Amino acid sequence: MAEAETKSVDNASIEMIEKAASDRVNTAFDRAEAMKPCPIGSVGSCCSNCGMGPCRVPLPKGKEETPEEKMKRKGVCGATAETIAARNFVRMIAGGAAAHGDHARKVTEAFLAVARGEAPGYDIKDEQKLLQLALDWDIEIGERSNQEIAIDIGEKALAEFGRQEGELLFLRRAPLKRQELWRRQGVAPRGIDREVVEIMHRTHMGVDQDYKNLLRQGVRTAISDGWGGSMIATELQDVLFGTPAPVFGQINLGVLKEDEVNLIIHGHEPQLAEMLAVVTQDPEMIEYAKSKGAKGINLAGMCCTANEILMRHGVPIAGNFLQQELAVVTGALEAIVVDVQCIMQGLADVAQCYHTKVITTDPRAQIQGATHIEFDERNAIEVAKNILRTAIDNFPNRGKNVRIPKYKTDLIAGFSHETINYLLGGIFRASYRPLNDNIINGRIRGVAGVVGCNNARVRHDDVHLTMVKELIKNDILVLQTGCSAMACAKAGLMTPEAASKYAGEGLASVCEAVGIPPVLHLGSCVDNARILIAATAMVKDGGLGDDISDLPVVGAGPEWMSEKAISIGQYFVGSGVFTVFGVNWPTLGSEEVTKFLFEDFEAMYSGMWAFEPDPLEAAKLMIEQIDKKRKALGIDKARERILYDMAMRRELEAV
Ligand code: SF4
Ligand code: MSK
Repeated sequence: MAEAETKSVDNASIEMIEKAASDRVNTAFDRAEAMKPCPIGSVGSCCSNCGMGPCRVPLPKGKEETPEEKMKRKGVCGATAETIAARNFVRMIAGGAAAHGDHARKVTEAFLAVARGEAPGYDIKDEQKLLQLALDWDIEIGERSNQEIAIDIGEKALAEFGRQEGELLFLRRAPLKRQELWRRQGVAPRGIDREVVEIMHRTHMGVDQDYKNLLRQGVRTAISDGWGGSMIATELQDVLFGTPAPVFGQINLGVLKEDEVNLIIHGHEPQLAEMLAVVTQDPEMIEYAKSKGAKGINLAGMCCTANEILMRHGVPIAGNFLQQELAVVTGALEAIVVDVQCIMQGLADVAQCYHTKVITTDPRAQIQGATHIEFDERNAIEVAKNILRTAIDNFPNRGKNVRIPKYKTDLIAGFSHETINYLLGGIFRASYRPLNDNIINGRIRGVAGVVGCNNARVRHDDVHLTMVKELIKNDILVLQTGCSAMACAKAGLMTPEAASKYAGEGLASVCEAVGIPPVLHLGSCVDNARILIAATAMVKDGGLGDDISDLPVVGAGPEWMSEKAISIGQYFVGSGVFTVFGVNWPTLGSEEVTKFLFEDFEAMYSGMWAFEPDPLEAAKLMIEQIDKKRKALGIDKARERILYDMAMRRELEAV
């Protein structure tokens, strides 16, 4: 195997890893080789929360620890390995929840600016969802204008961040049994910011030193992300920019064009991306590009900003997290425009070796060596044009060292909860009934949410693909977001044709009847909230128990790397979903904390964590869990009766 093939399974990436090597350019793939992970920090056994440390409390290698040795394995303040591992873990949750929450706050501010008429160029695109939100939040509709209603929604949403008491409004959306469980366990979150701040306080030196109590606050904070920050971001983005519906798209570095100005938008928040999607179509800007010798303007996305504009506009995706530097290595990129989150600082160095401009746009996320053009939704069209002009002006500087990999793949995206509802039930009787029925009759064995990042410690995309292929082969419908979705899209799993090629007979027959791929793209990282809503809709439709934890539904983050992924995994678990992560596990330094998360959580939340880096083994755990839930529901026998005669196929097609 060529060296680059050990680093990625994606052909476009392999080609660019090789080009980077011949261009003598250092990327994350090289840095991961040069810098091995710290064996103490990676398992949560290093504390640097005060100036007496850092304190390291690693498990002794290769021998049983005596009680005396364990007594001595403590930080200077006496903190145990359990306290240290739990503190580190919940701080990761705080980081992830803060990122999603701050994204949501920015979207809410933009939403309010639009409602108040202060952000020209934007509008309310989904009136139905606006009104639904008003109903959910007891906001008067009557004869009021959309703008008036939107102002009330925006203000109520903004208050969720600073709420000091009571419960987040969206908790009411969860199944009643889950809400009661959260209250019983003391994990119903109050305010989004409050829970994060409380973690930072409780993990400060000398505060909370009981790992169980720390982990409880971790669950509460993660729930404030999934059922708070992320859900607010997703809902308000849908109202502002439109709720996604099935859309054709293309993905991989092959979407870049030889003869056009190539501009990539990378990060997470869709406000600027939405405006770039508009101004790149502006005839005046296209003429300007032509005046510089280009045939046109080619906008593509990367990471979750890409998912946002793919889902709503079909804008092509250049790649996922580990491809950001490789896009620059093509030599064909005039500008990479970034907002927040998952943006490697290494981009600025790689860009030095080519003509690409790295343009930061958010005051919260600047990079030394990059060009900063600050985005403001109150002046969005002008700023977007300014950014685009900067990219166009850079086109004549493109050198001769250009190679765009030929690889790109078709996909269908846009599977919001609403879309799944309509596709399965039809416009007049939108419901999850057909999904539930097909789960009950065993054609679909269960549902898996496979999400999260790429991680330079494992072969790029490989872990996602191996797991997802194994799941659909076993009749498990896969819902995806983030970079995991992109990995599978690149491999062709997100077309309806993938059903007959990769899925088991039962799942394939349902996908073919409905016309959907066996792997559904639900959007960006904040859109994991859509998975919570879909799971709740399945509960409400009946026949599969009365809580999310009763459903044959599982979660996974096979190539996770970000703190956001840990927060997502934790709110999956806290919502009652068995969730398995790969790569490494950040509490392995404490057997007690790990056991608590992997076993004791089950009794508390009817959901638990697992760690398994081998994707086939992880898929096996997920399938076992699904079968366990099927058995508890009494639907485990149904699968044995599946014999696909013509009558059954006709019945299926009538769904
Ligand atoms: Fe060490 Fe305790 Fe300070 Fe952490 S808080 S660095 S364990 S002394
Ligand atoms: S972008 S958080 S690498 S999924 Fe959402 Fe991808 Fe993970 Fe960032």
